[in-house]
Amino acid sequence: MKLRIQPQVAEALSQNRAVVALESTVITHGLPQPQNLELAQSLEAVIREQGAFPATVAILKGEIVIGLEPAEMTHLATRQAAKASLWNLAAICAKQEDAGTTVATTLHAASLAGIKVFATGGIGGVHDEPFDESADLQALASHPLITVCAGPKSILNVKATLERLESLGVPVIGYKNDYLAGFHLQTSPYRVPVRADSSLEIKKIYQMQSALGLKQGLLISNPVSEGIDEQELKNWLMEAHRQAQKQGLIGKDTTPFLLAKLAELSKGETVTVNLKLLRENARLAAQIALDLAATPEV
Ligand code: PSU
Ligand code: MN
Repeated sequence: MKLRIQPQVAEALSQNRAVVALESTVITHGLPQPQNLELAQSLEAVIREQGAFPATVAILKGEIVIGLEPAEMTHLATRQAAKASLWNLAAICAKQEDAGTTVATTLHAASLAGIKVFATGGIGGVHDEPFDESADLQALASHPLITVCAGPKSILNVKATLERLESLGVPVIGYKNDYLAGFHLQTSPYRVPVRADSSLEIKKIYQMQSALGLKQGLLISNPVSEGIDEQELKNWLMEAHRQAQKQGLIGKDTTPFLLAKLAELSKGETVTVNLKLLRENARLAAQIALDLAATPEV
């Protein structure tokens, strides 16, 4: 199989030590340069500071790579790359292309490698107009990992996304909060079905999920410590959506376009919050991975 695991990561996994997977669409499509590379490096540093091993996932020349070398990370962050979701992964690998991995693809790759914890920014979900539903949702339902996020991206229909997660049987767990995280906003108006106040509590739910034979992963909603003003975000979002519709954008190009537009309209404010929540999610994911590694599985 076209899978390459970085030696440090492979060793950590074989010793049942804490490993956190990181996605790379946020590097190739989610953030402007040069913040994308700085962010990618700093997320790995945050995870190492906690005592866990980072494993950034990407596709390089058609190979699924789990744990990038520094030069590979620079390569990915500074060149054109595709966006690999599950529906185009095989073609990208067959054509030996480079690509950032979405939440869906990172979940698939991480589970092939035996990684249990994954940190991202915001997950993909349901877009209203034109209708679009991210493969992230189905992937969350079919890979038994713990994904730490700051809720669905604010460009989405958050209520519909939460409903889909419910239909798919994905446990959405509010970390220290009763409301679903709102990505750029600290919280959305929607209550989460379950709340957990510590990483140990999350570990217990994870072990129970597995003991019950449930195949869905856990989605941890971690509200950003300081979000954006709601009214301002609404205005920027309306404008960004208007421009996307005018350009007739559809499919996988919608998310990168809207994120870039928001960054432009907010003069970088949305990027600042995006970086903050990514770092906070990486830190929490590392804590969870350390707790999971602390005792043998039940
Ligand atoms: N989180 C961010 N920025 C991003 C993404 C997540 O803070 O750019 C990426 C993730 O990789 C997610 C993808 O899986 O956007 C969703 O894209 P789509 O809606 O096309 O499935
Ligand atoms: Mn789509």
